[in-house]
Amino acid sequence: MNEKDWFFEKYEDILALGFKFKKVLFHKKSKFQTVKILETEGYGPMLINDDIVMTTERDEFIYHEMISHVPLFTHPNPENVLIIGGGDGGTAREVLKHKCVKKCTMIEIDSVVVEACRKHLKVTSQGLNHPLLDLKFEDGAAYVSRQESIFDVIIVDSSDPIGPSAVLFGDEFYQNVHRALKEGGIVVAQGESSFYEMEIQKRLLKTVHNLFSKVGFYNYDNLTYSSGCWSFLFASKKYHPIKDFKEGRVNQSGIEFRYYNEEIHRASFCQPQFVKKVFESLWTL
Ligand code: SPD
Repeated sequence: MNEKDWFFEKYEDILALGFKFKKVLFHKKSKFQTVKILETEGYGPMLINDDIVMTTERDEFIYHEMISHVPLFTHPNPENVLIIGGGDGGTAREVLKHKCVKKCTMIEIDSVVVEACRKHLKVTSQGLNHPLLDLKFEDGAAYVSRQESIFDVIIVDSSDPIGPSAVLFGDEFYQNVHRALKEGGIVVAQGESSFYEMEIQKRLLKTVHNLFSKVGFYNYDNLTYSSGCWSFLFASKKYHPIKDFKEGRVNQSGIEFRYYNEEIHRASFCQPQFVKKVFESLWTL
């Protein structure tokens, strides 16, 4: 094995997840982070920010379908959606498949991520060209702090809680998200791994537990993140992701899914025993 053809994402000092690559397609240091795109052997073009895998063209549909369709099929009529982060465009692409969405605003802090993805992640970044997308380059936390009662769904498609995304995991941010949402509003957010990052999850859950009536995590398999066992935070002012989920809407939507379906929607809220034990007192789903 020639190590120079391999990229390794390291998790602390215990794990290295390796990807063989053919060439470096993009490499730039932005004001916020180092943005790279590698042409990998097995996963196609792969976006890497500060040496952490963000997405790959081969498996991105799993993450982007799950972060988008679960809240959009829980809310009965999501018309105004806000995406914080999501610079690769995959979340916008999925959100804008919903005919009921009249407006989608995306606040991405780093224009270099968008530049890189437009050039090299052609399938993922399609959503960035949609006429209903209002894309602004700004700090997402600052933007949310100025909004009041206007969004039906807010999706926080962020990187890990280090660097530019750290603020998106804090109490003040979620107080502002709560204020920015309408009465029946829902927020979902990149929620880390229950296997490795339960402390971060516990903190997040405590934060939203104090603000929203329905809170928990839902799970999915992420083939290219350390541990593979990944989750999204779900917090809602009113609608329950299972009790208020009207399955029929999924078929009627006419959307073609590659991962998401009604069974996956429901099943993703089931938790393994080691997670249940820790979160029991904070879980309200
Ligand atoms: N550990 C990496 C978490 C990154 C999550 N966000 C990826 C962005 C995909 N749109």
